[in-house]
Amino acid sequence: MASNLDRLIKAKIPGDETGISIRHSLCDICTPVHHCGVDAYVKDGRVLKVEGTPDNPYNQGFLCTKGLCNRQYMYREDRLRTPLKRVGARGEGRFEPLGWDQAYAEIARGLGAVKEKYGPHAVAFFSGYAKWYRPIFQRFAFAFGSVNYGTDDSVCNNSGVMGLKCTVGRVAKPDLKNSRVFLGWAFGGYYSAHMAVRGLRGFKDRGGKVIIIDPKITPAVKHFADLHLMIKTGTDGALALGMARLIIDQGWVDRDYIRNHTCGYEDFTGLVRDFDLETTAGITGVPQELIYEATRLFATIKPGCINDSSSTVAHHANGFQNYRAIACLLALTGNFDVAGGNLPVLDTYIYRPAGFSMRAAHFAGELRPDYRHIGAGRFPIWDELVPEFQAVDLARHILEEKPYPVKALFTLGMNVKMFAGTDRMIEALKSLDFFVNTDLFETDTNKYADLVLPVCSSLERVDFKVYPGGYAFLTKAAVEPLYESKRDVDILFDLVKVLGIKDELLEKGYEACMDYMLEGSGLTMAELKKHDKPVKAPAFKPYVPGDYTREGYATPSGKFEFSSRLIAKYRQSHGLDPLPAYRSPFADEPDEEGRRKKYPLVLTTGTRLPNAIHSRLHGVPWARSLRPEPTADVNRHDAAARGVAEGDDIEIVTDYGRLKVKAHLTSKVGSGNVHFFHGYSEANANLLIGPHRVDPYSGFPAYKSNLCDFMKS
Ligand SMILES: Nc1nc2c(c(=O)[nH]1)N[C@H]1C(S)=C(S)[C@@H](COP(=O)(O)OP(=O)(O)OC[C@H]3O[C@@H](n4cnc5c(=O)[nH]c(N)nc54)[C@H](O)[C@@H]3O)O[C@H]1N2
Ligand SMILES: Nc1nc2c(c(=O)[nH]1)N[C@H]1C(S)=C(S)[C@@H](COP(=O)(O)OP(=O)(O)OC[C@H]3O[C@@H](n4cnc5c(=O)[nH]c(N)nc54)[C@H](O)[C@@H]3O)O[C@H]1N2
Ligand SMILES: [Mo]
Repeated sequence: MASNLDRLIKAKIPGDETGISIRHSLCDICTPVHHCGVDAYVKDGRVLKVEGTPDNPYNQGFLCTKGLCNRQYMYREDRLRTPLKRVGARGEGRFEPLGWDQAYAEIARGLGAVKEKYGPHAVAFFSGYAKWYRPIFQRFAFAFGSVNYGTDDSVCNNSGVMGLKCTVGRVAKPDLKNSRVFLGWAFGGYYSAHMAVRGLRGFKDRGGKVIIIDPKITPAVKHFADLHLMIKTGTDGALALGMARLIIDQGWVDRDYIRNHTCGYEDFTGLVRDFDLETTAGITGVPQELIYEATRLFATIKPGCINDSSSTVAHHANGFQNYRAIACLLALTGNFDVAGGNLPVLDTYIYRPAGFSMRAAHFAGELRPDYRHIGAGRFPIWDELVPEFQAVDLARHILEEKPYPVKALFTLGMNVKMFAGTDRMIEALKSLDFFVNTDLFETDTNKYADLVLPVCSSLERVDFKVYPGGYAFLTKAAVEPLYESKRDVDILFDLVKVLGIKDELLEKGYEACMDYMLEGSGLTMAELKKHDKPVKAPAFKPYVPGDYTREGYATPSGKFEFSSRLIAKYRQSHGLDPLPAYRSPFADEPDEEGRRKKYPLVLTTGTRLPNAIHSRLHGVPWARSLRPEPTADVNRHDAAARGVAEGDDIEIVTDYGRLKVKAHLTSKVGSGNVHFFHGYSEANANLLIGPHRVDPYSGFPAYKSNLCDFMKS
């Protein structure tokens, strides 16, 4: 018979008797838009289980599939335990452990040699998906003397941010709680943003109307959609322009808004002339009646708001302009900066608006050297709007050494499989003089590094976080960093000393840096340390709809720009169009028609799955068990036409590469479309997509639309 105490321990009941305590931390497995509060149940320095923190102001106790994997994630068997030095050839994966001091000395030598021979910009600093350390890392790179700081934002979120900045000067998010109709443009929800699903559930309960525009039948479609427009991937711009024409033709336009707050409307009406219902239906595959009905709902029920897709709308060679065309619907219907429409937001801290100001961008950017970063000139809109290099150009830059050599990389959590044309990125890594990466785990990328440094997870560190409603949270480590791992920021602060970087704030360390950024918020690190849970910043001020419009928009004209003056600067030099003109997602392909005949299907990679996030959960048993093998979702008819049955091995073929995966037959994916998730070591989707297929405005790769075919393997 188990004793009562054994039973309590087995049930993980906290208390003095069991020695189990609850520590309040957060999950950073996914995007900082969430980073839900996590209660870690800890005994003897080990996390026994995790739950959502019930009174966390953001997730209120909810966790998604990924968040529930935190314990297995941090205890993954392939956690790095010590710093490692490469002893084999690049890519071979042979390493020897070494001490931190030796590792730091090697870094000082390696980076020092490149800096001395080629100058500071020949050392590039890059961050993968992890974001929590970003302002400190960026300042570190600039204080080192290099302009070359870049991140995964080169392929995520930024295209939409840039699209809105060109159009209306600021990011704008749907104000769902005050809205009556939601245009869920590429709204997946259940898989990519579980907290957004909660918001939408409340919205439906209040009688809100939902239109979803998605090439897939998703749980969000099933549970919420009054109308589902099953669009062909990458044709979003055409649909938006077709809807715009209808709004104009039917007299549903908000004339006051157009007159008082916009410019370029005349040119825009000219642009949409080509998109009558028949043409729009032909391009998008959405029946005319549905386009009409969706437009009528959205334009006549007020107020209405539109989903701000962080990547799917933008992951096409034509994605940036598609995004802008969608944003124009807000102006036409007068749904920008009104309660229940899309509201402009302040970027409080690391992509998370919280309703108070922080000096993070200033802190990160104030030391930026005046020099042309990687990708400069190739993507001028990016250069205008983003103080980072465009990492899509990184491999080319390293390999061609143009316009100047980049010979060393210092990266935090870099994943080569993130890059379309991963093989080319690997070639670039192999050619470097010196390459250091940090990660929690053994990864494919580490194999090419000279030194690999072990870092810890969010549960093993102190971390600063903001949540909407004015909340700030300084977490306490639930357990000490495992093995010899460290926080990324502590590695940077150590290196400031070892490399002799002269910067007062970085020399002082984490608290001084955070206090600098917190200035104006009414909070300090000393104050935050006293609290175990998120606290409200005294400077929090709820946004009053209309304030931004009254000030005038942060665009060159001070208005909502149907025709962007910033883009117009590059009309001649780069052939960019100031209007949100539509091009086929394959217009960049030489001989589009010929290619379409050879590859009759469209491959969409990286549509989110509940159990996966990029490369980081494929090695976690619980997550993996939900989809044990790399599997593509293919339409039943397309499969039947190729003699493919459920679970068969298939080969996906594009003009760039071929990949063996399993087939899952479904009717949820429309005929002609193939969906496959990314980030697998054994089946890397980015070996199917060439590095050349990029959007000329944002630089974003065409992850979501590539011509392909598949066959039984
Ligand atoms: N084909 C295709 N490719 C895509 C996409 C797609 O849809 N299709 N999506 C793109 C998008 S939107 C994004 S955002 C990127 C994501 O890009 P990636 O950077 O590839 O994302 P991850 O694989 O999650 O993370 C990279 C590494 O960071 C490590 N890591 C985790 N936490 C930390 C930490 O705190 N510190 C450090 N140093 N390392 C850490 C992880 O273990 C992992 O090895 O992928 C892009 N690539
Ligand atoms: N579980 C999980 N959650 C994640 C991530 C993850 O990897 N896994 N990644 C995080 C990151 S980095 C990002 S950027 C976000 C992405 O967040 P989202 O953009 O929401 O991601 P998805 O679920 O891929 O896309 C939403 C919907 O868009 C549809 N879609 C695909 N192509 C098109 C298209 O061309 N047009 C239209 N209209 N719809 C299209 C998909 O079928 C999907 O249902 O998710 C974040 N959350
Ligand atoms: Mo992303």
